[in-house]
Amino acid sequence: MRSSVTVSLVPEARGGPFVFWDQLGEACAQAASLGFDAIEVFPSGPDDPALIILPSLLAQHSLRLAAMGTGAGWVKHQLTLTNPDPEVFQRAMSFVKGIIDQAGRLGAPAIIGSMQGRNAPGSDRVPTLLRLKDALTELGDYAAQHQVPLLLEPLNRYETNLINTVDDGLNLVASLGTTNVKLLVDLFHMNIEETSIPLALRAAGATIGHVHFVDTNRRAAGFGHLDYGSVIGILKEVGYKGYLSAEALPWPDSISAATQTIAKFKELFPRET
Ligand code: LER
Ligand code: MN
Repeated sequence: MRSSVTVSLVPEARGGPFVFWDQLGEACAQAASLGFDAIEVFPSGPDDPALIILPSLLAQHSLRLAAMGTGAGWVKHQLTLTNPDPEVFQRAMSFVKGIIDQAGRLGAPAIIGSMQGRNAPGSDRVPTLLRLKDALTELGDYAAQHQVPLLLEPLNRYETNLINTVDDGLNLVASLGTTNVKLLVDLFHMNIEETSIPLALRAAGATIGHVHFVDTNRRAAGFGHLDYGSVIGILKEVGYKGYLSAEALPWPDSISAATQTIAKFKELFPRET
């Protein structure tokens, strides 16, 4: 498994669980000096100017891109992949395709988290989930041109009422007309929604495409009460070889959160670092 740390370039997401903020060059320098293998970027959109310099920053600091978030489509523009208005839905699809292209040219997958949207109170879930299914099928196939998967992230109940658990995610993934969608398991959301984190990880098995590596209180790994030994044990058992990406609050500050994350990673993988 490889280490990664998040960088948000979206001022509207302030207060959110991203370790580094705003300054992509500085974040890359700090991630590299702490020994991270990769960064995960949350850009303001496919045309975020920082994405122009991203390839050269990665090369300069010998970092990989682990994944790229699409949540700014929701945070900045209120777009979702389940909006019943076809015009808004199409804008959401274009936004996500733009991020898939930006991430894909660097060999990384895009993430569908908050872009899944919510089912409006009192409305029928079936057509909403059908829209999500059609969107993910098309976007999964679209991502395949870059030889990367598309990542679907179950979110806790306070952020969506659609895909909350690994089981919800597995059912949706199994129903798609593509095999190119994998699950992003976020240990913070899992702590809220799963009966047993180890059992859910085992059930997700080979469908796990990415991990948000964070503690129960959304602080850096080791600042809460998650049993990382059992989490890593199951990830090894199911053959997971992807990123553990720190999507955590910058608490007490960015550098401390990043330093704590890499210390925990080294403790868990003494021979890989
Ligand atoms: C949001 O809570 C989250 O976990 C992100 O990774 C998805 O946008
Ligand atoms: Mn997450």
